Amino acid sequence: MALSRRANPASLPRVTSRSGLTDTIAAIATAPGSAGVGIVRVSGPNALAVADGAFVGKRRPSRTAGGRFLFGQLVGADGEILDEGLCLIFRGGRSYTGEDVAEFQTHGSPAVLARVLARALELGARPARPGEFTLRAYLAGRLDLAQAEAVLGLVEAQTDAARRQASLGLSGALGARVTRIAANITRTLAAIQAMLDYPEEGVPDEDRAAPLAAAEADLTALVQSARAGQISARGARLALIGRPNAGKSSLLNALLGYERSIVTPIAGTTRDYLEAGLELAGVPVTLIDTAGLRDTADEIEAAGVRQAHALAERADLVLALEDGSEPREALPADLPHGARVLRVQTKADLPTAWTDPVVLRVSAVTGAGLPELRDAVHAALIGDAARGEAWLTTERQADAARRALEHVQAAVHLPDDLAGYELEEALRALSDLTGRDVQEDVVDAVFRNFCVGK
Ligand SMILES: Nc1nc2c(ncn2[C@@H]2O[C@H](COP(=O)(O)OP(=O)(O)O)[C@@H](O)[C@H]2O)c(=O)[nH]1
Ligand SMILES: [Mg+2]
Repeated sequence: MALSRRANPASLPRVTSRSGLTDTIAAIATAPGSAGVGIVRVSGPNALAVADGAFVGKRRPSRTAGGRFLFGQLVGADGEILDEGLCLIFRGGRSYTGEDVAEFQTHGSPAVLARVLARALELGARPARPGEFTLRAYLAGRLDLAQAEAVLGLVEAQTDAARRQASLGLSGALGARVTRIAANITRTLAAIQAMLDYPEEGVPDEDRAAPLAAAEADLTALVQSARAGQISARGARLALIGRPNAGKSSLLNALLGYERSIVTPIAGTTRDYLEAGLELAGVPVTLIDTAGLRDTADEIEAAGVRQAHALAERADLVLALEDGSEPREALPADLPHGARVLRVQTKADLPTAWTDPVVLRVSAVTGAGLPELRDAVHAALIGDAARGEAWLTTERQADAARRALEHVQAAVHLPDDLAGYELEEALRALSDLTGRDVQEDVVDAVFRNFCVGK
């Protein structure tokens, strides 16, 4: 077992040719449309030469120290003044991409930005591909893969929960969490190797089993955080289901705070389904009102009932509503399988016809029980993904973490030599997660303190 071997390079994104990095890229960095300020960003070996050609200020950009900015004019090929603005200068090694970077801040009109970008291209830059500045930051080793994904998460964050997780990811908190797990796996590997090399010495349990158990527990929590992370980023779908007149449409309206769905005492009012978005404790939620579940001869209503079942199957969470003011009738038996279901008793303001300690009681009329319902929804969606910890926020990360967990779990029950193989695979999966050579990071630190048979 070669402990010092680097993680399989095939697991890292390939740079097909280094030549991709010798060119200089340019793009408009601000959103389309008019704004007070717009930014054109240029990165690469010729970034400052491009700036010299496109910008006239008190000093030439290429003669200006990194971390400085110049005030001046953006000029076209024939000397035409395009706009006035700032040129920010970053030097290689101390920029976002790790390369020389010039950033032009102009007035944020589409016309100005288009001309400034065209000028940069004229001067030899090429249009940047999506994500290419961040890709360069990753290739320069300034970000790991999880951090690069966090940059995207920050750009796309629609809610505070999504922003918070992305910013934790960008800070390297996720990488640190993974490194901690990898350190425990490496510790176990080292103990196993010591055992194989010096069987007569014996290796204490706290060097072999304890770190493995810790790694397994940490990985389990990490894998569980993926659901919360993805839900906080992309939102959750919540289906309201129940018999006709259970109060589905009323509850949807009460949660929204306005009359989105038609409410009548006539059973079968909602025959189609409708969706409404709201933010629930920081989580973007789509509420789906469905047709009441019952056997019906009405063809349209029956189609709605089938649709309700399908919607419930695909939802992240199902609120199963039952009328508390009427004698209890069993919900149609085929509640979605496996999906998370919250049982809710409606019409709590009316005399109660039945009680059940496991259901939440709410009234759409008085609002009673709604705060508790919101809390329960939040708990069901975000669960106990620990507060303050970085979560997995992409399916790619979740997949890598799941693979690592499977290998660690396999290792627990295997003899040493086979366990060692599984643990190396687990480390490889973790280095996929961060896109970093986790082994090398942690091997030194662990072996510095590790002492065979002592
Ligand atoms: N008193 C009371 N009546 C309610 C409540 N929620 C719904 N209702 C009534 O129950 C009937 C059916 O409600 P609706 O929301 O249309 O049920 P749906 O068929 O499940 O969508 C209507 O007459 C509502 O006014 C509630 O919390 N309290
Ligand atoms: Mg309805």
